[in-house]
Amino acid sequence: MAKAPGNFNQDIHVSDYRSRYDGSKVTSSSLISIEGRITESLNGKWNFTVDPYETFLRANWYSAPEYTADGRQLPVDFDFPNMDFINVPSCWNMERPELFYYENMGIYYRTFRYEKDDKDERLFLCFEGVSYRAYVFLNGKYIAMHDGASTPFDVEITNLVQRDNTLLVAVDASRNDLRVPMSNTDWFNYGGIYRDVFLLRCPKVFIKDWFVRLQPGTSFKKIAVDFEMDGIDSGSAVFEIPELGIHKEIAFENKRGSIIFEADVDLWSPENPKLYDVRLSACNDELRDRIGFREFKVVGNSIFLNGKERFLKGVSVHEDHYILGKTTNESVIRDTIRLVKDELNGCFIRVAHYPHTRAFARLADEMGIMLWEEIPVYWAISFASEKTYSDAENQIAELIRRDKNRASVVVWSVGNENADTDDRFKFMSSLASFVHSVDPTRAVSAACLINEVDLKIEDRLAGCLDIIGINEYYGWYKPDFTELGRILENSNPDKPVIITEFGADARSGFHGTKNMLWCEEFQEELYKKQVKEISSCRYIKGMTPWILYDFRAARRQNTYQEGFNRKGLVDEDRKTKKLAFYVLSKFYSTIK
Ligand code: GCB
Repeated sequence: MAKAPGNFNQDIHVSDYRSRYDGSKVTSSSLISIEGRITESLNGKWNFTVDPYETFLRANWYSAPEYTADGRQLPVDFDFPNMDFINVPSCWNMERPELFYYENMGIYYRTFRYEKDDKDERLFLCFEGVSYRAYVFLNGKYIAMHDGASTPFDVEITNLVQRDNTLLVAVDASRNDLRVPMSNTDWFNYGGIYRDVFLLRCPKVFIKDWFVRLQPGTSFKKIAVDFEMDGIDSGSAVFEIPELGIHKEIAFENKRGSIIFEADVDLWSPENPKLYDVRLSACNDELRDRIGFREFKVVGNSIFLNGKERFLKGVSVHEDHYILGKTTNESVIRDTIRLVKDELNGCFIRVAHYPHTRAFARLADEMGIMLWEEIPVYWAISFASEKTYSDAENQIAELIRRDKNRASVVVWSVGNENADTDDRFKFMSSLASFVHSVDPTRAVSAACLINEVDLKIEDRLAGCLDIIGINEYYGWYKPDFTELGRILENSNPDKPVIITEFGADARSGFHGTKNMLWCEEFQEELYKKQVKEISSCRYIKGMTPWILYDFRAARRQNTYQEGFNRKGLVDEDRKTKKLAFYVLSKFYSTIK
């Protein structure tokens, strides 16, 4: 599809140019397990420009020649190597003030050199997060498209890569109603290549994926391992946990192998975040990881971790950071986990409303906190659209593929606050059964709504979930707090309920009486009432109030909000605690 010089009139009149790029969509099935592998970072300074009219895609500028065959210079609209620099990873909104509200196409360019280590090696280009859609071009050829702002994707480039390479990525951060999330959200729409980019070398035959966990229902005595090979159909692999003296040979057929065997493990929990060095080797390849073993189980209205009943003392967290946007790093995540565990006395985080970066669950494993992970099936997405469904299912499939070996992740959430329509029921019940079919070791949940007319917990989706999440804003959006007590009394769910959201906005440092909206005292009082009501309900087995930190939300523009949702227990600076923080921390200190 080389751009034909002189086709200027044609280029500017083509309206369905996007359909040219519909093929080459990459999905969860191409994701490779990276644990223990050496990656070569492509982070750093990339050249960047905005492309609000999408001229790059319309006119195939990625393959445009700069000279005619007889050497005459052509007028090009994109001059990739001379574009200004931008940092990768970063959100362009936070890099350049003039791009703060920019939500269209951005073009990224860089070169890289590749020296083969082994004549048979295979090379993959890996992106950890590009918001929302990425079109990838290598050495003048279109190679991949990916949808979904918060999950990783890989593309094999073995046959295209040269010694010196040019890489172009067109990033489309526009909002639209067929996407997941759709155009309306209560968080900020950051754009760009905002997580790591790297190259991954694999041998010709390699281990593509593995799932290692404690086998449920075996009295904590058995470990199960499944894996998938690439480049070979049958053979054998070796699975080892040296600390436990485990060394198992496992045969594979049709690229897949699995085993269940007895093991005497020290179980993972927030109080004892024990991880084991684990390895799987096959042919000339090896994966290594540090993995914890635990059993998370729901029986009746109760939740058990390793056979011990638990109340999930949690809080919700957005990835949003006042300086970094949606880009994050290990020290930011460590500070969050430390704050929840050590100061809020919690054991659980609702990682809302989309997959956060890979390091979050890894650090949660290491530091000991349980996680609820979620995909952005948020509010009124296009439940009737098949395209929207495949996007959503692919996002949860990519998330599960990425984090399934993380003991800390105990709940997969298939969505948040969606009205109970037939289309929504079909969409979300299919997601729930998909998740159940790929992962039997975790609970499936969703943050549901209450029937506010009949005042009871009622949602058809609840029948497809293991835990019912409930968002309620009694005392805030619903000023009559007494309704909450009636709702809890009128309901008799046969599953555990987690109050996945309650809260009130308070501007940090703004003080007043407990009846004055937007002040810390109001929020403090609301937390007192909420914890009292919630803790006296027999079937509520956890809560993740909304939210730990104030976060950027373009739809919040009053004088207290100033572009932020102020329901944080802590200010946007991630340091200054509001009065309600101490109410929750005291409440959690009283629960085992
Ligand atoms: C909700 C949403 C959450 C919002 C929150 C609010 O129910 O799930 O995304 O930010 O309410 O503050 O209104």
